[in-house]
Amino acid sequence: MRIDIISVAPELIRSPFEHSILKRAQTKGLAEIHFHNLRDYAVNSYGKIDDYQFGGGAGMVLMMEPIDKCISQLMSDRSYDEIIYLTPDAPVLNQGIANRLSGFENLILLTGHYKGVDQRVRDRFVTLEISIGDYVLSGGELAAAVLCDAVVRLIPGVLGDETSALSDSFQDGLLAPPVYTRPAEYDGMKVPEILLSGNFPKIEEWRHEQSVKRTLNLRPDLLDENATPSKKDS
Ligand code: 6GU
Repeated sequence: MRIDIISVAPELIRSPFEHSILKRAQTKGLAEIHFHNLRDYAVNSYGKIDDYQFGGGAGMVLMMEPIDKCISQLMSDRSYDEIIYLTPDAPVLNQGIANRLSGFENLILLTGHYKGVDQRVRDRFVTLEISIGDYVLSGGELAAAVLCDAVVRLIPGVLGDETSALSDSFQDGLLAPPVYTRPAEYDGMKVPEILLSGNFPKIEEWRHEQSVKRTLNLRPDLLDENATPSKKDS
């Protein structure tokens, strides 16, 4: 998978890609990440990429032209499965979206800053809009890093143990069950007996029950059948 990240501050997110799973995915040739600085596509020699918004109001808006130039150049070299805009005014990322994206070859991630991008960028280029939660970040860069991590780890071959992603929270729509390691008793606190029993069918049953209990307590919304991911409305 190739991911092109367009940003006004690419240096903000280089480091997550230089460690751990994201690094290993690149070393193994399973993921290729390319950063593009929007400033390189500025509309003048002073590096102008944003302007005041029509109609008045605080905050600068990223202009159409630099983004058009950058995306058009990328699109002339290959076709993209999705052009994703990271913004708080969008449907929230979930495991289903991450699973779907992990099957693609080429993605563009466009990250906003300030007041965001000219709406015409979204109308012309963007095929998918994603928020990573109901709070506002100063820019979309950290959100792009979160999205990349969630997606890249699902590419077959990235995780050492192929099955380990399957037992993550959310992969079956439930939160993960509690886990324990040695010692079996610490300061009077005991590991649940069943986990020491060696009875694996029973252990799986117990884990599932715990998952359901935890989900009911902490995230009952996940059990709501109507809580399916919403699509971009256009
Ligand atoms: Cl994708 N961007 C920004 N700026 N803030 C956010 C977000 C994205 N998702 C949640 N908050």
